[in-house]
Amino acid sequence: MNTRLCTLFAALGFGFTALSVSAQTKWDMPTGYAAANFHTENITQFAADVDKASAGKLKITVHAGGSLFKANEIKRAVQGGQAQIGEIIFGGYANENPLFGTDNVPFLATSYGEAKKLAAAQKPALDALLAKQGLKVLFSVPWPPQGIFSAKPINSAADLKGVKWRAYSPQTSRIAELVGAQPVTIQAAELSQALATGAVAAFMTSGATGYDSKVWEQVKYFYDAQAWLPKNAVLVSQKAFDALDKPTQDALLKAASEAETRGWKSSEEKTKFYVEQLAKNGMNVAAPSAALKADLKKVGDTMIGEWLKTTGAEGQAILDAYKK
Ligand code: PCA
Repeated sequence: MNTRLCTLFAALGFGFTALSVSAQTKWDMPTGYAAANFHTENITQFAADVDKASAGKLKITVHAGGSLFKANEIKRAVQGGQAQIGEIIFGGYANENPLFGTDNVPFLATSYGEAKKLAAAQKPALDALLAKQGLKVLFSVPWPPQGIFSAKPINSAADLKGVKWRAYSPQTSRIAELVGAQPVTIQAAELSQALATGAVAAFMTSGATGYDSKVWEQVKYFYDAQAWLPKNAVLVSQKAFDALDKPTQDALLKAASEAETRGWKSSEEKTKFYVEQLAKNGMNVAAPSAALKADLKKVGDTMIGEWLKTTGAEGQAILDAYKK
């Protein structure tokens, strides 16, 4: 009798433990940028909000700075189920489908207002494309406007001939080709090291990445070209999402929508601060010269033509929706 009771209680106890374990879901979330980067801070807040709103049922562990997967491996990791959720930069995948490069086209959308319109115009196509890959976009947030960083002064595109140029996407490589520079793809997490070893001497990115990577140690010139605002996106595996109960899904979506609003706001608010920090740390900060501006515009015109050609009717529809 005693033994049977013991067995019964043991079974019940085991049942309860199993239940409470299965009620908590743990997700790994690789991201590509430094822990102190504004995107990462926003994502860390998002994970904390999800924890709270789901009453601890969904725990998301953020692995920043490419520590779990390198920035350019994260999409495949989420698609393949090695991670349930992760952060990508859309433009990094423009070789897979040029629609991913919509917000990397130079001078298509150059302010936060325009970037917001472009984000809305491109969203249906990107959501559909990613859904076919078993991925769902939870939110996306732009980087500040992109300018040119260089070790040497740049007065026109001719000054970039032969210069080793760091790229983070197919389109930032394409710019290098069009101005006769030598493109080298390097993720943000490795930018400081690439500069220190002299692997690259010029690149386009935001003041945010210039600040995060303390580029002023090697690079002395920043030309605030405000050429485009590329977006990062947080993707979740649809399968992992579907496995959550409804209240947890709702908590996740609510936290995601708040993270998008918060991220856009902090990106825009910090833009000025980042550029100021470049100057404070000894960099020459200026607008591009008229000659450089004209050269960059030519590059932009070529690239929008190329983007339209490769995206066809879908690209045209996005452009029409954007210009409406
Ligand atoms: N920073 C990222 C992408 C765009 C940006 O501003 C980078 O340089 O990799």
